[in-house]
Amino acid sequence: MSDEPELILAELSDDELVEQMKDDLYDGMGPEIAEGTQILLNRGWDANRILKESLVDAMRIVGLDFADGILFVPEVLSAANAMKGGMNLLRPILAASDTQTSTGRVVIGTVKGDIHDIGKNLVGMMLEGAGFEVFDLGINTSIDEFLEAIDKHDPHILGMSALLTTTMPYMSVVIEDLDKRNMLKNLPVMVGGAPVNKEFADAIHANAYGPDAATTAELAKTIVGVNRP
Ligand code: B1M
Repeated sequence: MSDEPELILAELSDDELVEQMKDDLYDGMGPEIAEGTQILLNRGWDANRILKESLVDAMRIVGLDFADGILFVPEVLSAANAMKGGMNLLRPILAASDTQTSTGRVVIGTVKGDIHDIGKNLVGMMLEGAGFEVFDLGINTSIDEFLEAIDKHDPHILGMSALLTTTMPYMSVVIEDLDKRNMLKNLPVMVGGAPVNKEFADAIHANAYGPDAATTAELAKTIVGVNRP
């Protein structure tokens, strides 16, 4: 048995708890992340603030250490799963934060070859929070899957996410295909993901680039012309 005194998350101050949650996310401790998220919610923290200051910031550190070869895929995966523990609690709050009526429909997916979904899920949540009906096609989404969903849901916006420099070009492949089918006139395309930037979005003729989930939701409202004050 360890001599370490048991850490009671609920007894920590807000700052201590946020720091502890960053450590716990780094170590892939899902139940602790869910517990910390719930404690901050109980203390009146806004869901967006929890997301930004504890979960997203912790994942940024995981990403840096992954890049530096300090962490490897299994550790990153368990950190990502731990993050989902917190996101599951925040999802309904973010989604319920705006209007009951649909602002518009968005079909969104992570492009073919790419299995990163945390950022895309956040974007989906924020869009739901902004009143959009979101049809999430998940990861590794092919042109055919996008086409089928567009046909089925008649979206106001198509959203694509890519986290790898090797999968970003697939966004262009999809846009070119839609263009050939003359489908772009009434279907603005929004793209995002860590390696994507405005220059790339412009180069592939996407209509909008979202740097983060909150900005993307605001952009989406502008795109469908309902950017209320
Ligand atoms: Co991956 N991975 N990964 N990975 N992974 C990155 C992306 C990488 C940058 C890490 C690194 O080296 N520093 C690197 C890519 C390098 C490159 O291409 N230049 C990388 C690599 C190399 C790989 C593998 C190839 C590793 C391997 O197998 N050797 C492999 C690829 C698998 C594949 O997809 N085919 C791989 C696998 C994985 C895991 C499975 C272990 C896991 C994913 C788990 C999951 O998503 N369920 C994972 C993770 C977690 C990461 C990092 C660490 C974190 C990504 C993340 O979730 N960030 C990442 C490093 C990093 O980005 N710092 C990395 C948090 C999230 C909130 O941010 O996704 O950027 P982000 O989303 C933001 C914005 O970008 C924006 O809003 C979001 C919220 O604010 N946004 C949009 C995203 N989509 C948008 C769409 C929009 C608008 C805005 O409009 C529609």
